Amino acid sequence: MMSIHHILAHLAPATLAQAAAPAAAPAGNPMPEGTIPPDFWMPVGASTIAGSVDQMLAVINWICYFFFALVVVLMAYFAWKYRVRSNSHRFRMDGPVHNTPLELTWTIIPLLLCVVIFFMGFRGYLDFSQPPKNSYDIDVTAVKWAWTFKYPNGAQSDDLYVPAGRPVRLVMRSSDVLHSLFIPAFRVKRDVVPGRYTHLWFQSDAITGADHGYHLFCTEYCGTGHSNMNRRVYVLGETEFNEWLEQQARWIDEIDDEELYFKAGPKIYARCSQCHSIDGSMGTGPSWKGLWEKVSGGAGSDQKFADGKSYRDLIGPGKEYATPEDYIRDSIYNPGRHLVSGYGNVMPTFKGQLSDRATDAVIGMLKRLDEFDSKGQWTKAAAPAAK
Ligand code: HEC
Ligand SMILES: [Cu+2]
Repeated sequence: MMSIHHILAHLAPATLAQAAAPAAAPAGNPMPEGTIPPDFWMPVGASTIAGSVDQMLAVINWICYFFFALVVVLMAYFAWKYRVRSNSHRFRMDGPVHNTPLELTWTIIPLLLCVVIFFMGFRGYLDFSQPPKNSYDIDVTAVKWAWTFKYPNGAQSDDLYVPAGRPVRLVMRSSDVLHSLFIPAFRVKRDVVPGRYTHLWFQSDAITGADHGYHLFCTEYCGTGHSNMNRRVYVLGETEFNEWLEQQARWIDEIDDEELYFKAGPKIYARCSQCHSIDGSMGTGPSWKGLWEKVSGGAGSDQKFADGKSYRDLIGPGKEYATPEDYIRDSIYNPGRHLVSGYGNVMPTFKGQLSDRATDAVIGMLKRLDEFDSKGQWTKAAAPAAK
């Protein structure tokens, strides 16, 4: 009595919640409201475009079923009808070779079908390519092998959290190789290409809460850790989402002052690492190696900026920056003010993105850069703290 649809309908919510609730209630987890239940081909549908994507697939599928059946039935029938009868070894060589009405029919009908499919698909494609103006932007960075999602208030997360009921635009980039972001339940997928930004947008009205989430995959094989890029998408109601955002942005306030530079520093460095190295290697921006010596009057403090002034000219009591910390903070908030010579004015401002405390964490890290490895990981993590 159990149809495949039944089985799938039971499977889908279970996978939906697989991480959160291993011993789910016998009735299964409730499907979030506003979803399209999964069927034989498709998983649960939970975005505003899911319906039209499924419909398109159904149209193409049914055209295929129809012609498959037509061709196979006719073939079988003709094979039977024109089989060689008795033992007469006479083969017909004088059959028809040309039939204009027939040929026109089998050209024009498929052509019309293709045109219809094209226009249906093209319309969907245009909708998918044009995010609505009021969309909520989330920054996505793909690296081997993790996703980082960054929100306008500076919050960051490894899983994706989105507000329900409004369009969300993902602004995606890769720090290394080709990745691809895929959210099956939303029917959206797009490559994340090194050296360029790609966008993707969706709107989901199907609130999951922060316990169950939809799947999010990297769907472009990117090396051994590819499957570590499996994540969740949580769709939260407006108030719940705003609370979550606030709390995420506050994480840094919960760290003790002495621990700030190594607990928060590496997380913030992850936003700088594509341009600034720690080990002295060249990048889009100057390496941080030796930076603290330069700004605090040590080695390299006579190095000149593009405007001809040196670190020593700018930093010190009574000068433009009273302290090295002031200089660093201003470099982060107003990157173009004094360009390090040899580099372009390409650093984005982090004003409004990094709080004072986050900047303090960076400064603390710069002061003790030798405690970090070239990836920005704190190397003393395993050893008990000295002193
Ligand atoms: C898109 C590349 C890019 C990113 C991302 C970036 N920077 Fe920069 N940064 C630069 C470039 C280029 C310069 C040199 C030109 C200038 O002075 O603006 C620079 C300069 C600096 C300087 C001054 C360095 C010196 O030698 O005097 C500091 C400090 C700095 N960045 C901190 C940061 C921090 C902190 C982050 C992350 C929160 C960050 N940057 C992210 C490109 C970047
Ligand atoms: Cu990947």
